[in-house]
Amino acid sequence: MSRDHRPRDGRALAAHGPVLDLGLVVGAHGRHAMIETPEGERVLCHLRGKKSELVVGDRVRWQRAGDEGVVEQVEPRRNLLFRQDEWRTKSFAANLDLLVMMVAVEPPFSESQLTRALIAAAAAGIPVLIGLNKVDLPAAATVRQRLAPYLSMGVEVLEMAVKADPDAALALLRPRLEGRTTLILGPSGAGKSTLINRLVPAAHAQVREISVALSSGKHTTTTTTWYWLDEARSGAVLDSPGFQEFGLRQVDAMQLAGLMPDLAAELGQCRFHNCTHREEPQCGVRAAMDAGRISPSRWRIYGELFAELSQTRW
Ligand SMILES: Nc1nc2c(ncn2[C@@H]2O[C@H](COP(=O)(O)OP(=O)(O)OP(=O)(O)O)[C@@H](O)[C@H]2O)c(=O)[nH]1
Ligand SMILES: [Mg+2]
Ligand SMILES: [Zn+2]
Repeated sequence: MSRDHRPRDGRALAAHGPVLDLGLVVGAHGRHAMIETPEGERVLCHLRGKKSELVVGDRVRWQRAGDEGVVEQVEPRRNLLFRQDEWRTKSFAANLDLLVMMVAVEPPFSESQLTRALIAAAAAGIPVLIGLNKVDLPAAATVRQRLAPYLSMGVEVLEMAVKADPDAALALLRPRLEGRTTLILGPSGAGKSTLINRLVPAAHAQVREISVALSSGKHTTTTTTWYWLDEARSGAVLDSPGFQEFGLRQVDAMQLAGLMPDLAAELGQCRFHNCTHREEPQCGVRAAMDAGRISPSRWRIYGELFAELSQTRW
């Protein structure tokens, strides 16, 4: 029988015969994963053989083995959001429609980490928007200014106060989340889990009190978790642990400018076709920086990233 044969009920035939069910990975830990069946049943599975790790959002083919299950195949991914440093690759989630980068007025966030996440999403072809949370706090105006360059380059910035004014936050976000799979990403303490709990009251995601969050380096949320937004299971939000490091080793240094919308808009004007936009004379990107069309902070982050990505890889 042909291996490509797929009966209409969505089941697939494995190479050696058994019928495999389709499952969605809603939680993953090392070689174990919680998968959800199309009927909504959740089954703990482990991965057969030495396959690469499962990622939340993966579609898999699996079969039962007693109370648990065995994942036999991972379906091809539409996209994968990940970070990569010299030593390892860390996947956030697969098959996403949208990334919401959540930052807050407090605790202060690193613009470099924000930029890195946006670049990783651009490299993976995932649309992004920025959620600026806790605008009820006094420093909101200052932080709004920090995000102005992102607005000008065409990234949507949604201001919210998830705890102080949940209704307004939900009204803003719900239309953008409907029918989509959205990963909520951002530094620890930004309010990702607070938002998830408002969007999905049954979620009961753990939220940490701000005093504790600020005084300790630990994250409240420790694994990425899938939550359905509606009973029809058409839209989902994924809570994730806060991140500190965000390596971009998957990006080629020469591709970097093309993945940063404000720099990308200025490409093609440089004297040298292989310009790296740092020291070269008659550089269009540098000229745009001097003319105020690229912010000094973005310019600095570009230079740092370029240097980091041009280092020899082992
Ligand atoms: N002032 C203010 N505080 C908020 C708001 N939204 C959330 N917080 C507080 O921010 C703190 C951190 O919230 P969490 O939801 O745990 O943050 P998180 O992003 O999930 O953090 P990790 O799980 O560690 O990555 C909590 O004390 C929340 O009550 C808001 O709109 N205004
Ligand atoms: Mg959390
Ligand atoms: Zn240049």
